[in-house]
Amino acid sequence: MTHFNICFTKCFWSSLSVLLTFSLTLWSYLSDYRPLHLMTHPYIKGESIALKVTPECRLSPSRRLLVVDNLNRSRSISRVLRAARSLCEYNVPTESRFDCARDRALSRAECENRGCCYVPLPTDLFGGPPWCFYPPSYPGYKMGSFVPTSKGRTAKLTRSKPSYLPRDIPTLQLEVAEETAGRLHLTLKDPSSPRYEVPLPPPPPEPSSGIQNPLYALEFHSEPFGFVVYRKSNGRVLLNTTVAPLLFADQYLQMSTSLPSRLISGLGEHYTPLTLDLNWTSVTLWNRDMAPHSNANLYGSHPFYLVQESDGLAHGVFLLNSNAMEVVLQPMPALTWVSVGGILDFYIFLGPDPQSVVRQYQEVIGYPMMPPYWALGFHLCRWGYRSTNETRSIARRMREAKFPLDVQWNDLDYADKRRVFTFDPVRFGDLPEMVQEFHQEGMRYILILDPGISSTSQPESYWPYDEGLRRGVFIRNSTGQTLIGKVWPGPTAFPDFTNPETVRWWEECIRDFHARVPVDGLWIDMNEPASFIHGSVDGCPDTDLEKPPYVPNMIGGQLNFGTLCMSGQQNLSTHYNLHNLYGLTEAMATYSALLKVRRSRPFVLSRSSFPGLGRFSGHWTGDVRSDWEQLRYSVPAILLFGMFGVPLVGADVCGFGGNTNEELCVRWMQLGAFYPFMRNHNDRPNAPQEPFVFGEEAQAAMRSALLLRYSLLPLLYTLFHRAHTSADTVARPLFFEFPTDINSQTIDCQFLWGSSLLISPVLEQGAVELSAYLPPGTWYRLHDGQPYRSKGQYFPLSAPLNTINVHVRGGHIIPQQEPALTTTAARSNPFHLTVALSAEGWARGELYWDDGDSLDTYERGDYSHILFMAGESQLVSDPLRMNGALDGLILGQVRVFGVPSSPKAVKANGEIVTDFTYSSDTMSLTVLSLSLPMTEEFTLQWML
Ligand code: MIG
Repeated sequence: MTHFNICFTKCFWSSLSVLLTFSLTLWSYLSDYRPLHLMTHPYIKGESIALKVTPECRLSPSRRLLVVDNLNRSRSISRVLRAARSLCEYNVPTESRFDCARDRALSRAECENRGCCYVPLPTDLFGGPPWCFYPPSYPGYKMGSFVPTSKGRTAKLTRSKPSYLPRDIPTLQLEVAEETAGRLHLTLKDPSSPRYEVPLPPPPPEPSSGIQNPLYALEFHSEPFGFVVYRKSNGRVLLNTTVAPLLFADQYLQMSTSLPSRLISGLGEHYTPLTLDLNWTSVTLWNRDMAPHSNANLYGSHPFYLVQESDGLAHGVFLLNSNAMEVVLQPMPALTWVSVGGILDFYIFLGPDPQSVVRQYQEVIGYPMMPPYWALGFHLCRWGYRSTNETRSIARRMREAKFPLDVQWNDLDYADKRRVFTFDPVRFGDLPEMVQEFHQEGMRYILILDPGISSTSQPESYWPYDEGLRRGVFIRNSTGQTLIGKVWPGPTAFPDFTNPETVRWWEECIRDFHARVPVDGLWIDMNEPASFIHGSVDGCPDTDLEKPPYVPNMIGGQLNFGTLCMSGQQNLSTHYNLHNLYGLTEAMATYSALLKVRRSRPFVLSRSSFPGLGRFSGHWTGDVRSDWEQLRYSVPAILLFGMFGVPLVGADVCGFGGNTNEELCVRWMQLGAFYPFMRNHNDRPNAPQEPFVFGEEAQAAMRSALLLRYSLLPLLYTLFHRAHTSADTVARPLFFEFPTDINSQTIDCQFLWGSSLLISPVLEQGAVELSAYLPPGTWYRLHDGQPYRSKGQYFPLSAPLNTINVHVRGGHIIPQQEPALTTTAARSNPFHLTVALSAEGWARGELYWDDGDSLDTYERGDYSHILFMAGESQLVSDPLRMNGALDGLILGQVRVFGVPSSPKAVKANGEIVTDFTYSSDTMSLTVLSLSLPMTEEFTLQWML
């Protein structure tokens, strides 16, 4: 059965007559429609349309389209179509047609004028196969011969006749560098006039000994130019750019490639599942203040994808380009990059496994920062805590109700006339005292900082603006005056963080404010940058920068919608080129200011993002709505940001927009307890959603979720250490740990912490049980050790409102600590270990520990590191390194899961321990009242 999608899209006018015939005929089929997602759902693999839906793992429709079956049965349509068919059609299968009219709508004559094939098809409103597409071997660039360079080799590409694009660039320089065994770097630029390039620091140089055994082989086609990347071990074609022509004009750069599989993840920030829909969809990368919803460009841009190949191997591609970009996906499977500027700068990562791909990517963009320990605690915020007294009472009620809380936040409410670096003298007059009080209670304090600087300094002076103006720190418009937009304080100027003077001024603003209000971190919002008027208060000039010949499909339809004029002048280039870097550059400046001012680990939380953000900042997923669908999609969102090198990420717990409800908020607190970054945050007009506002049962469920998180923080911190030093992911998709397990490939309603904990949250209203997938191996229920031996199966799990299902993977040891109401208190409590024995009876784990706040502890060697190993009925510790951070701390309790029978005796360091219990139901042993110094090697034996 053939499926077609109906619609009438870009070739509308030229095809009006054809379409009129269609619409009449199609009308009779409309009763037959069903949502497209049933056909394009990512769980569909290969040719078989097998929809895998478990009760917990159902994604809501992301698009509403009409679908009609068997259109070909309509004779009148066939007649029209036949007339339109040309030889082209038989040479190029529908799914392999590459759009020859992406830059603008074309009539048949215009299309054929380009030398392209024109074959109208019934297609859907948002895409479908192109009507105008390239024939095989469409003319393009011709490659000259390679010349060696210091980094690799280079060749000239030339085309005899310019392409159909305005300001085509007929000569290109190709540079090829085989940088490491797993990393290839290919660059295409204009040799005759320098073009904008992303100012990302280059990756550290590799030892110059030459590459040993590269994982790739590379082949070039000289005319038309293209290249093919093979995986050497199995000959698989990973990329093939000869499938469509390379285009390179001033404001339109395009390159297509085939994909070796349909399992592609990445290309954020969008509201998508973990693996993307390849059925003629596209994603646009253009940073935008936009509440998460489908088919929209959101706050960040990450031109990186990872493909799962068919046998557990994986590769990745990063296009280092910050211009507005659209990435088109088609079922061939294939992908087309289209950017409106810069150069084509590709990094290709050969893995060969998913985790290695992500590590190779982060070798280029930078490994993530090490967060302070307290940043892993619970954060509480809302827009609408209108005074210090209200803010104080929130923190007090949390404490009274015995909910852990590490960081209390304030939103815009604190600021005087909504100006940053000020505070309201009446409602927040004693803000400095409030922050001191929080500090005395072992808590931290963070407030919001928007980049827009109020430009109305009259009648009083406003130092940030006056001084900024004097030092020329703001973005200028095309005629050289300060560009003025509009944000919360009214008219505002926008700091240009690509200017070193701005970075110094920003640091002074932060230093001065911090001297009055000793904040522990900064929350940088609205940094896409967002503006409430399009462009500027004076509009924008009517130029190709504001309205390029081609604009990627985006919210608002225009580049300067909801942001600044593209002609805005910044130190490094125009805003047209630098827009997507605004949040990253602000995060860099804020990180470095906090570092200098506080002299301890900076905490920055940024809404806007670009590759490299994770070195400086965490991220929250913006204005999520308080509903079940958004809860569900938050899981792939955090997993994707982990792949993007921003492991410290979370969605606003209980939802930001709209009123939450008790059940949703309980489930969100339970899932949020496993977001790497956990903050409950709420919009101004909504019903309150702090944990203490709910009924007793809900409060108990939330409290136990929070205490569970706090008990696991030693593990989470150790995972962040791994992220910081090895680019390991923290919240991890199942397929990273089980790459050869077909069932794990698309699961994004469950996830792992590191390699050892599997989290299976409830994501549906009313559900009190769920069907959870356990990858092959032994898994133990975290709270009581109940074992599950899985061949890679779904298990029914009970999940009443007070429960979040968490399983420990056999073979792993989890470091834990008795929780407390702050991390400050918890960090001196006794440690616990949960030992989950493999089927063969062994397990291992580790603990990374330092003071939790000092700079570069790992780099300076100022940390402690312990390995734990279990096997042959004993557990031993191996303190690899001790720096004093664990002095005085003890191991108080050990649980061993998978102990086959009740031990006759338990010994700690050879001495009999009497305080232990064994459950034969779950085969778990709990040894209590231990007091083993963490700094010393110990042995715990259970004699069977
Ligand atoms: O225009 O500061 O995403 O978290 O509460 C809205 C007010 C500005 C958007 C952020 C949200 C924050 C809100 N901000």
